[in-house]
Amino acid sequence: MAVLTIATQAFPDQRPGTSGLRKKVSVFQQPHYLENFVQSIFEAIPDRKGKTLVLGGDGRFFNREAVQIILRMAAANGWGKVMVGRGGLFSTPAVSAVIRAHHAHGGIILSASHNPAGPHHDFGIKYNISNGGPAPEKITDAIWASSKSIQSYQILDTADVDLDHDGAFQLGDMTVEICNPVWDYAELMARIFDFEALRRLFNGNFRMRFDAMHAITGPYALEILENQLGAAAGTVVNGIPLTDFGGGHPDPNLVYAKSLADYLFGEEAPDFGAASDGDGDRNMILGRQFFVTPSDSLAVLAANATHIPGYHGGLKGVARSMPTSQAVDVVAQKLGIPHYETPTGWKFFGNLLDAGKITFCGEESFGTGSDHVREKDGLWAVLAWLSVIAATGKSVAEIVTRHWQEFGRHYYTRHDYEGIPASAGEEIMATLTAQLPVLAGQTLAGRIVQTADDFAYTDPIDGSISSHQGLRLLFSDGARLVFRLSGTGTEGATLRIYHEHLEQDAARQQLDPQRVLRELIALGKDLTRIEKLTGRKAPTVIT
Ligand code: VG1
Ligand code: CO
Repeated sequence: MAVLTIATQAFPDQRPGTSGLRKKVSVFQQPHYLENFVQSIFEAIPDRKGKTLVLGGDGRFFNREAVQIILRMAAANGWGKVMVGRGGLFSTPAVSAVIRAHHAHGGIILSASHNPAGPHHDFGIKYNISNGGPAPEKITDAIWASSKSIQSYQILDTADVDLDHDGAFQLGDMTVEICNPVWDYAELMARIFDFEALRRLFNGNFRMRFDAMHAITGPYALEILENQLGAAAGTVVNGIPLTDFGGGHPDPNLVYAKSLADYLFGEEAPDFGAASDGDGDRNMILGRQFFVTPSDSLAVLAANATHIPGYHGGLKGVARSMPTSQAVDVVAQKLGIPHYETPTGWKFFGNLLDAGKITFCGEESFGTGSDHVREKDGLWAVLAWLSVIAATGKSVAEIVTRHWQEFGRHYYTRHDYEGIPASAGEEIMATLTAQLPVLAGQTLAGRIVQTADDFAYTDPIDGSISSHQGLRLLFSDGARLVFRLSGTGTEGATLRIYHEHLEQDAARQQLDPQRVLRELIALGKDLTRIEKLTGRKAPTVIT
């Protein structure tokens, strides 16, 4: 089998975003587009020769074709072995688990996460390093640099391989191993959680629904919840991954997982409901007639971690992304453990996890996880909640309400304006940035602005600096208003405005967040002049 060197021309738009390169499928289908980016990844990993790579994706349209191309390129670029999930499938947290379990050098994940899938929608690709986590900026910058100067790529001249049967075979000098995508992950979960206790929970009256939204978590949830833990057949719905995710938008929130939310808020509601996103790293947690915000979920799990065998010894520390509410900080202070604030994106937790500074971390965008892998992990969060329910015997609503009484309630909401013109997004951020110096000290929305800044982060482990990570108004009463542009969209710009206010008084902890936060919401709209610049009167998504 000959290695072909194919001449190519650089594409100017291959800069990785918050989570890898995400584009429309049609962009990836252009001749050489995927190949250029894959070669650029390999150039950024010069010590790859003879090493093991893990490869798989969320099953969306173009997943299989991309796996075939990447296998041929990996064989031509000196990799020793590639472990592929059967059918070319792997969830994001499973890739992280497999990299770690098999001491692989890295992994390639094919996914655009919660973005819709199909020929007219999105595809994505990202590289994870040997700790199992997303490549840090040093590497993504090197990938981007390569993509701008690439002139050729290497690919093995050979036919497609069989992805659907477990086993190993040679592709040129490289070994391909097709494996069960669920196996290592399920085994890791069984080591962290008390599966016996969870089986007892499901043996009793406890009922739940897990909505896999026709995306990758279906096979994982079926195996773990129904087969291993004995949850009733039918607990997992929409459990078969489809290339177009059934035409849906697998983003686990109240808007896109509406049928699950309706069920949990309806007459026939079970005790517990959860959903995951396209690639299985996000989670939404619902109780009967009760929605848990992701920021609260992180705080509650941190406060209850010792109920889970994997964390019996307590937490070393916790971290949250900057826009995530400060609920977990309050828990950390009470527990007497450190807490960290990082920029948006899981890659910023990697160093803290590797250095043993933190055990749990999370983001407001329905991401929660721990040091068991280096990605956020949807099913892990579900099992963690089930463990807390099993150990305390309390309902989700009781657990969260008591948490608020003890720690205060951080009212929180994020308003997204999706698909606004890129120029409007840039203008909003530039104008706001220019205003920051005069905002400090003013009284706005009935509160005094203590600090108004452009968030920059210095990694405490390697000292690397990441600037322009979001604009913040920090008020003297602890409230916050944060503005960011999304780094994962594929059309125009998405403005995200995050609002937060702490309520200590238990008598005022059962109100509607949109009402409690209305002054901050109005202020955010005013400061961005969103309606004037885009004609948008209201956000497209509220979480
Ligand atoms: C969004 C979220 C961020 C998350 C990222 C990747 O990024 O806000 O918290 O880490 O998606 O998640 P952005 O730049 O669009 O705000 V996933 O599940 O899409 O890999
Ligand atoms: Co995701």
